[in-house]
Amino acid sequence: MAKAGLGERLKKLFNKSGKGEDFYEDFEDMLIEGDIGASVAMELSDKLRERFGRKGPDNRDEVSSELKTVISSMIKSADPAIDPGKTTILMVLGVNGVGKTTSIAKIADFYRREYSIDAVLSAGDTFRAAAIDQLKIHGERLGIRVVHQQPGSDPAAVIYDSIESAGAQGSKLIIADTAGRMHNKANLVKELQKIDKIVSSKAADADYRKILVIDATTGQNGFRQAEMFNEAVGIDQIILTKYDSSAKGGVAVSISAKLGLPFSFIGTGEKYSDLKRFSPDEYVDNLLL
Ligand SMILES: Nc1nc2c(ncn2[C@@H]2O[C@H](COP(=O)(O)OP(=O)(O)OP(=O)(O)O)[C@@H](O)[C@H]2O)c(=O)[nH]1
Ligand SMILES: [Mg+2]
Repeated sequence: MAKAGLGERLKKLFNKSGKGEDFYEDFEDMLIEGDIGASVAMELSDKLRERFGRKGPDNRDEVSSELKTVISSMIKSADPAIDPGKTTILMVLGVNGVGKTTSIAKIADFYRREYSIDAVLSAGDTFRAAAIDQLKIHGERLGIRVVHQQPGSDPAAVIYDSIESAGAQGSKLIIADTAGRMHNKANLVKELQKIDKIVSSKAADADYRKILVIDATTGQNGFRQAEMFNEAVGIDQIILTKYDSSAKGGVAVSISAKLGLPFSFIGTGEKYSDLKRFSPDEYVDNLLL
């Protein structure tokens, strides 16, 4: 698991920082460096001010335990449980390279292990030719069906077909890949809204979830991505990937605190089994290591 490093920084802060106001200022800077984001950093330092007053805290342990309480109340988790009696459609979104396709394979493997359900994968990233092949390779490795069309075809049509085809075969779980990049952002948003509209009407009785993938190593960029996708189509859950490569990971705090979005899984490596249910307690402990 990633060493998030806030605890280490806090230790250094106590060694070097002054007392009182100087401490709070350095503390805010430290949080911003840890990808917590300026506005949540200020909220957290205000909480410490309320608790420890103008003279500041005496030691790292009391700050850690206060932070643990406050951050735990900000961070939200989402249960990845699905109802096996109902059709579930997971549409996986995110900018290019964050780990969407890999996460789809991991999630498919997860639902097979935990629910004995074989997903149907839908190759909705038709923008990049290699994306379809990549999903097909995962499908072959996992022994799971992949519904796909030609590169350049309409992603909404591909996902629509996947839902039909899964229904015809009695498959209850559809996991759809989407493109993370278009010619420009406006195009991407329009495309996603079109897919969303079609899936929503096609799957009125299904449990339809929009899952955003955020790369933990991208820092506050991840926050802006969450904001953008949430405004475009409304996000239900987030998967935080590459947590194994991140020295920070604080972006989840600002995403939950500011946008109210919950996390369902974290990706901790490149193997199918490197996917864990998101645990707020574990996350906060790790953040404060
Ligand atoms: N270390 C680590 N690497 C990951 C994780 N998740 C994905 N990756 C790697 O990140 C790279 C990009 O992953 P993809 O799944 O192709 O990302 P994508 O979002 O589908 O990318 P595009 O299709 O180009 O938009 C690959 O090399 C993955 O193996 C993770 O949790 N940890
Ligand atoms: Mg991909």
